[in-house]
Amino acid sequence: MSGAGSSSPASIGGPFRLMDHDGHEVSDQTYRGYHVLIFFGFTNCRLVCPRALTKLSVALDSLGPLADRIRPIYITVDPERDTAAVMRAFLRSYPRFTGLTGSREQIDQVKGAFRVFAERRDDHASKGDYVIPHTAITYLIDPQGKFAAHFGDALSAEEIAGRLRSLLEPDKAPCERAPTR
Ligand SMILES: [Cu+2]
Repeated sequence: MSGAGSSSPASIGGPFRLMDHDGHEVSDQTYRGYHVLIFFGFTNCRLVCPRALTKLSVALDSLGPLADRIRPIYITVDPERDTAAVMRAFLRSYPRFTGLTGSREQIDQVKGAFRVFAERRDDHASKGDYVIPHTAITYLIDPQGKFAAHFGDALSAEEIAGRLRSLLEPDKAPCERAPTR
């Protein structure tokens, strides 16, 4: 499984400590043994997050039992507003996802680990409010906690599902014969 010749992705991800939307402390260790699908955002996001979470949910639904090996996670970049309770309520619309929040320091740390851009700006449509333009990349971490893949915002649910399928079941990739072993 060594990624011979692969460039930098090994440096994406890493240890974190956060709180899940039920108020339990979690860390990267919590999800060892599962593939972890991670998307960063904030619950007041009008377009990017709803679109991405819907698309990822559709992709996961299409995987059938294979999806049981994946833990989908939504990490807020707006911990001041996105408390555990707010995350839990928001994710009722995307029940496959567990929301993670934490202190500002914890969130900045995990953003740094995944090189996520997210910076608060005043909301021109609503006085006194703010928005947080943010990276719209989905990350996949493997069961050992290592970076496995990322999916850009432009991919369709079908494309994401296809990539997840080939990553989780490489021996069943349609164009390849499984090597004997
Ligand atoms: Cu968003």
